[in-house]
Amino acid sequence: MDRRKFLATGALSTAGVVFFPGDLLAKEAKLNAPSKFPDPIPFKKVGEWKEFELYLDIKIHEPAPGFQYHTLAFNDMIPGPEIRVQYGDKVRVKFKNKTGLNHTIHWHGIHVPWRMDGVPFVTQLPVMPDNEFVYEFEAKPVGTHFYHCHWGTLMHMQAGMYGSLIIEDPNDPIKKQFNYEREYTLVYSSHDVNFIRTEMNRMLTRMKERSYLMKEGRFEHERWSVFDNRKQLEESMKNGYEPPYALSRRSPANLPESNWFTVNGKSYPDTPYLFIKSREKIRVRLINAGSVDHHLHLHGHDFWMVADDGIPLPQPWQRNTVPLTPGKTYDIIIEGNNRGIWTFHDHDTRKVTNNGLYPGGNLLALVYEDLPPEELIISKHSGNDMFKGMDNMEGHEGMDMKDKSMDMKKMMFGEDKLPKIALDE
Ligand SMILES: [Cu+2]
Repeated sequence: MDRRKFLATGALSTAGVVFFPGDLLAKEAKLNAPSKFPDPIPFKKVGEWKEFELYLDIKIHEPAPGFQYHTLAFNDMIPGPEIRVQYGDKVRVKFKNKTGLNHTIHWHGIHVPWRMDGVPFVTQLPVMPDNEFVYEFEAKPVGTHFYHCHWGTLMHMQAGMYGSLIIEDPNDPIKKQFNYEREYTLVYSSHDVNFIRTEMNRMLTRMKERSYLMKEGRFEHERWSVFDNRKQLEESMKNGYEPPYALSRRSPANLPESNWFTVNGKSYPDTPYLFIKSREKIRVRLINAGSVDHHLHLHGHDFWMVADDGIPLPQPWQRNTVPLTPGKTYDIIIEGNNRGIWTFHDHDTRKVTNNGLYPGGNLLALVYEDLPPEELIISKHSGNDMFKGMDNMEGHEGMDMKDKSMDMKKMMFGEDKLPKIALDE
C-alpha cells in the first residue's frame, strides 16, 4: 500500500480526513471556491421595492463527504441565500412555507417596523404549512447581519434556518481605509444531528394532529400553549391543563449537544478556503448563527477588527483570536503579509471535530494564490520518508516503545497488535 492510500483509508479509523496542501491550490479547489460561500439571491424590482423570494423545504444536506442529515433549508441551501442590499433600500421578502411545520423569519440586527420582526404570537402569527408571509422593511443599519427562523428556534435554527443579510454602505469607511477588493462571508453554526432528527419527527407528528384539530374546529389555546393572558392560563390549569414545561419532556441533559460544527453549512474537509494574494487585503464577515461560542484564531497573522455587529469601529485594532458568541457578527480585514497556507479555526478544539473526530468542524484555510508550486511539496520540507525514524523510535519514558518485537510500520498498517502502553503501571 502506498502512503497516500494509507492516509486515505487506514487513518480514517482514528481521525478525520486530511488533504495535502497541493489540493488546496488545485484548479478544482479554485473552481469550487464560489460554491462554498452563500449564494446571493437575485431580486425583482417592483416599483420602489427590491423583492426577494424565500421558500422553505426539508432537504437532505451533506456537511462533509459521506455524512447526511435532514435539514430545514431556505431555497434548498444551507445556509439560506445571502440577501445583499444597499443602505436605505426598500426590501420585500415573500416567504413561502413548503414544510409541514410552522416558521417565521426574524431579521437579526435590522431596525424593521415591529410588525415585521418575525416573533410568533408577539408580532405575527406563525407562517403555517403551505402559507406565505410578506416581510417589508427599509435596509438599515449598514453592515453584516443575518436572518433566521424564530419559531421552535432551538431546533429550527440548528436545522439550517439562517442566512446572511448584508447592508452595503456607499460611503463605507472600512472600504475607504483598507481598500480591499475581495470579501468573504463565513456563517458559523453548530448542530446536534440526533436532536434535529428526533425533534423534527416529533414536531411533524404534532403538527399533523394540530392540523386535524384545526380543521375540525377543535383547536384550543391549550394545544398551542398560547394564552390571551395569565388568567386564562390559570383557569386552564384549574381544569387540569399542564404546561409543557411541567410535564418535563426534556431534561437539561437532553438539550442539544452539538456533534457537528459548520461554516457556510460545511464541515472540514469541505469548509471554504479564503483565497488571498501577497500584499492583498481581504474582508471577512463572521456571523455566529449557532448557539455555541467560537474562539476563532488565525495562524501566522494578526487581523484587523473593523466592525462589531455591523457597526464600523471608530478605531480598528489588531488581534489574532476573536470570540464569536451566539448572535454576534464581526468584520475583519486580513492583510496578505505572510505567504503560505494558514489555518483559521476554533480554538475550542471540540469544535474542530466531526462526530468527535479531529480534524473536522469549522477548521478552514487561508490560502495564498501566489505560492510557488515547489513550496507545496510537503515531503520536501518534512523529510522524504514520513516513516523514516519510526524503525528507531525510542519512545518516551514509561512507554513500551523500545520493544523490538513491535514494528511501527506493521502496527500502522494494521498488521500487528497495538503497542502496550505502560503509563498507568
Ligand atoms: Cu422555523
